[in-house]
Amino acid sequence: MTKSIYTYYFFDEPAFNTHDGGYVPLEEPDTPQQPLRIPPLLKPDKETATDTYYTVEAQAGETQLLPGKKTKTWGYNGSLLGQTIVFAKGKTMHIDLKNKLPELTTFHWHGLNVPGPYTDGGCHAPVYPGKTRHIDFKVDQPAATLWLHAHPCPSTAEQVWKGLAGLALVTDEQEAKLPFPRNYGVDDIPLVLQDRRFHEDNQWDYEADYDPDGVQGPTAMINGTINPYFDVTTQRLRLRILDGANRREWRLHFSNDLPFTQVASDGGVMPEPVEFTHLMLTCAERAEVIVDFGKAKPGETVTLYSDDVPLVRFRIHEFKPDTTKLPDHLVDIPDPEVTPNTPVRKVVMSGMDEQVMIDGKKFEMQRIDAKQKVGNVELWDVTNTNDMGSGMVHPFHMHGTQFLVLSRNGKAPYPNEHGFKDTVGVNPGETVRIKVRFEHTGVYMYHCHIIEHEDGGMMAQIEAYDPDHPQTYKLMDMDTLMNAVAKERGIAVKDLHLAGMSSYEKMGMKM
Ligand SMILES: [Cu+2]
Repeated sequence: MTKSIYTYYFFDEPAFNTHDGGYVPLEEPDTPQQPLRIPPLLKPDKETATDTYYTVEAQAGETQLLPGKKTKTWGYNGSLLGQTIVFAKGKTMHIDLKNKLPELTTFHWHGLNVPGPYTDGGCHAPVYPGKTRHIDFKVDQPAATLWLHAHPCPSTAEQVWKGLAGLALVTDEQEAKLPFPRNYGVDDIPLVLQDRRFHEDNQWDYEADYDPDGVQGPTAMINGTINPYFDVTTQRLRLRILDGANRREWRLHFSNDLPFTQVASDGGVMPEPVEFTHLMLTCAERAEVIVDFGKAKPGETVTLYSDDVPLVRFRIHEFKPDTTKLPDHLVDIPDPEVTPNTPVRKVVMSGMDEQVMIDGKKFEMQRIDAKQKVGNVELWDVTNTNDMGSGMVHPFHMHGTQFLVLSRNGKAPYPNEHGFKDTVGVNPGETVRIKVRFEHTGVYMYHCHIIEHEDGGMMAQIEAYDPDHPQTYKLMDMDTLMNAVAKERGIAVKDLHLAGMSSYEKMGMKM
């Protein structure tokens, strides 16, 4: 059987963000090329055969991004983005979450199957300035590329924009046996794709750039590097790509349409590798791809583009020939039966700009919108009714679980959607059917991952419950949040304005 090489982006072209009225095209930077920053691996405070102890510190700092003035940025254990945290499957993690920022934040583990809402780190788990929250959890999911980001509604977008996003890699024995490159920083390379606009003195200005449909900037930033290059010293590279942008979709391809192979998606290794020349990622999606530079010669450069703009230049050096072939089948993905007598849950994402909603409602921190029994396997039909202009793709994300994508408008999902995912791009007019199972109890958010949309209310929450062990949760409320932030900023509550609030106000609604 000949294997297909897909040569197109799977999503609906009329809904690409390039057609959005507020689209900000990427521009090639005119600054010198710089070596791609590789986020260091976070060193455990202590490690035993069964337990790992980490400290993750949110902090403010300055980063040399462009020639001239440094940019004021935020990061985890560094001035910008994060150090890469390794979670070995089967081990118990003990993490101190420290907030050294001037304002409250939360530490959300995107893609991690842990109890909600406090360990999960959404809006109900604030860490106030100068304080520490401690979490413990057992790592119980397959190897995957996950990420950590701030999630204090309705300031998630602004805090991520300032730099609060880092990678977390789950490792396990099954992935370790597969013939993938895994020498971190050498042939196993994270690529966190983001975009920013630089204002006077090389500073970012979230408010000035604000757009309720998602903030964008014309300059691509990869792992916190502007105009990066990477020195290739092995024939094969594994790229762990994260769309870490607030709004931007990335349409990725290499120079000369070099094919590449996706081996993992959000939740881990896919059952079969998928080969293509073009790959589109929507916000928060991850793809692990293997690129084979076997046909390139030392001295050549192979460029990774999004649309027509160069993102990373791979400078080819001498390398040892590598004849490794990927197996046709990588891993088995369990596909549990749907629990009998559970109705199909309907979720509707509607609107754009300030009108964004889920099921005709905007998010309320104290309202639980749905319940699902832990262990139940249920079908969810997630619909995007957005039809303004050509509409837009809403990336639907769930906390606390990895789901399976079953169909798109009744047809097969895209070829690279056969593994576990926590984020799926839904085209306008489309219903994506997913299979959802929670393994841990908790209150979990589900939302559009255009981050301004979630801040603007395109978000809801579900309680995963165990009828034998009912629980109550202390959920964050708007008054507590507003009072805390106003106090941190030294202003009166009535003068406080957080970006997502405008979407509620323009709709005549209270947050
Ligand atoms: Cu959206």
